[in-house]
Amino acid sequence: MTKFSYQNELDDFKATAHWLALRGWSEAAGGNMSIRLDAQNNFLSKLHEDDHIKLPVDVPYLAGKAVLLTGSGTRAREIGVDPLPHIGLYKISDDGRYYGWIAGNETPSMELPAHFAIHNALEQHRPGDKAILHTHPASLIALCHVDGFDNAKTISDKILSMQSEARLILPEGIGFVEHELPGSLELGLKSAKLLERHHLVLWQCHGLLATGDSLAGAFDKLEVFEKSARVYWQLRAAGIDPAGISETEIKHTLKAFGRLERY
Ligand code: 2HA
Ligand code: ZN
Repeated sequence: MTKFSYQNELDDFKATAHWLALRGWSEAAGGNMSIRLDAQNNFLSKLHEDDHIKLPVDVPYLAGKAVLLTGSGTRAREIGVDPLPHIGLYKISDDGRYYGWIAGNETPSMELPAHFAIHNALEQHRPGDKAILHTHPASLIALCHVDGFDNAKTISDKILSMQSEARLILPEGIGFVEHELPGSLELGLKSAKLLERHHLVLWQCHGLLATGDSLAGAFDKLEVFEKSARVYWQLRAAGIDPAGISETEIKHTLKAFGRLERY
């Protein structure tokens, strides 16, 4: 295994995986993470023609860039102890049509198509978000089994009205993708479209995808949404179907913080 030294990124993988495992949000080998690198140095230009793998869709905004991605079958509870063996470095060709393995773990997560499609959209629309975090939190997956919770508006309005700062942190609400095959390009492309505007996308009956300036930043948003869902479930367990904070109050809060136009 050729080693690489992106210490800040490795620390981000390690700390985030540790917390994912601790919270029980990435069971077994569930979930995956990636960070997009801007650095274009000689080491990264070592992509040989023979090693080219055709991408299912072109990713022009990733041309010449590199991505650190967790490997297939890797466990959060192990990445959280020693990230290096579990993370691969991939380079995208200068025409944005191929990718190749450069160093580290050689078998990428099955969600590679989604990660690459989403990084491509982020680079175009929200370049500050460099990290993608996918995980399986029970209280969020459970929402998908509630009657009527089959669209972004209903879930956003209901869940983000459980706590007064949730909508403030996620004024746009969340995106929602109806059930798709895990690892499929369709899942990636639909998510990429929604993430042009949102920071979170709920994959129906599967899990959550979050983006951030770092994995820790993506984890923040995941935590906020998950906390609100837990408040919802605690109330439901007590026999209460909460109305939530009124839309008037939500708008008042967003206006006070200058975020109403993002609602
Ligand atoms: O097991 O979470 O979505 C990895 C996954 C695929
Ligand atoms: Zn998953």
